[in-house]
Amino acid sequence: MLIRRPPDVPSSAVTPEPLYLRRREFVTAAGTALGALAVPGAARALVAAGQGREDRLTPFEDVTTYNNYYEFGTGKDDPARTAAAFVPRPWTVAVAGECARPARYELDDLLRGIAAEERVYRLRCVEAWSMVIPWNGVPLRAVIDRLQPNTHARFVELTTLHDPARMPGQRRDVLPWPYVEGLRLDEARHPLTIVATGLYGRTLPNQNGAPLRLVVPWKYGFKSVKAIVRIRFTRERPATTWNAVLPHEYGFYANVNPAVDHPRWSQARERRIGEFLRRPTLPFNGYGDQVASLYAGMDLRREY
Ligand SMILES: Nc1nc2c(c(=O)[nH]1)N[C@H]1C(S)=C(S)[C@@H](COP(=O)(O)O)O[C@H]1N2
Ligand SMILES: [Mo]
Repeated sequence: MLIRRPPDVPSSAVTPEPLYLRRREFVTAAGTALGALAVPGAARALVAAGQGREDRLTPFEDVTTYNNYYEFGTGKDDPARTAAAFVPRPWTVAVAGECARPARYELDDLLRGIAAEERVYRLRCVEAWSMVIPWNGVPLRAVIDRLQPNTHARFVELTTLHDPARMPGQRRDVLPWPYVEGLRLDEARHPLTIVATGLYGRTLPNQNGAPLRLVVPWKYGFKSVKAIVRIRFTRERPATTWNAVLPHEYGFYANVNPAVDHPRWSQARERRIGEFLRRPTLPFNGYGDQVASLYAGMDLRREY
């Protein structure tokens, strides 16, 4: 896992990928990156701690044209086309449940004053493909602290916009809408958990969940709910979409686990987008040193 300082340009600035990568090379070479290792002669290669093989950034083109976002179609290349006309502004986030500050917040107000960061994370889809994405965003913990969950709050539920006029995929019953996800509050407050507002130094593309999406790098990608309009603190575990639809295939926890196969395919290996050979999948997607303690005492085969 790599955590870097906020980029030196606002995330709204458009940076072509080659320029972006040269800036990264400079930052890394200058030694200002936190935890990033400079790779002589291969500045584009990023080496993730704890993993023997190089983790190269997945090209912007792939990150933004190979998507899962059923609100905009079920094909991988549907969202890039179908979401092009989506306008993710103005955007309001309703905060509800067990907290001291329930209200409707303009997105800018919700995030105001929270320092933006860049996080390079592996994204491992439950379908056994993966990418490496440089996100821009803020720790979810900072948002949660602002909303002040009370002592009853044990979970947080995050809900996608439900607006079939703007999200054509919602005119079909492929999933019960809206898409809902949730985390235990300690997972939500873990320093690795972010809400992203950008990637590659640019404003978050619509197909990646503009204007606000969750990123939980040690869990399967379906936990990372897009286009969030509601944050609700609950006492009980929220009913989450994929878990509700197919509970034997998609657990609430959905921690990446090569030892627990999906009923219809193995989770032992994954195809990194852009690579030919499949690579081994790592427990907790390679972030176990930082997150395994969250699950001490749990049987992760049973609570998958
Ligand atoms: N609202 C919503 N969020 C969603 C999905 C979706 O269909 N709808 N797909 C999930 C899945 S399965 C994955 S793998 C990631 C994909 O994120 P990306 O397209 O930005 O790579 O988004 C997740 N978030
Ligand atoms: Mo996924």
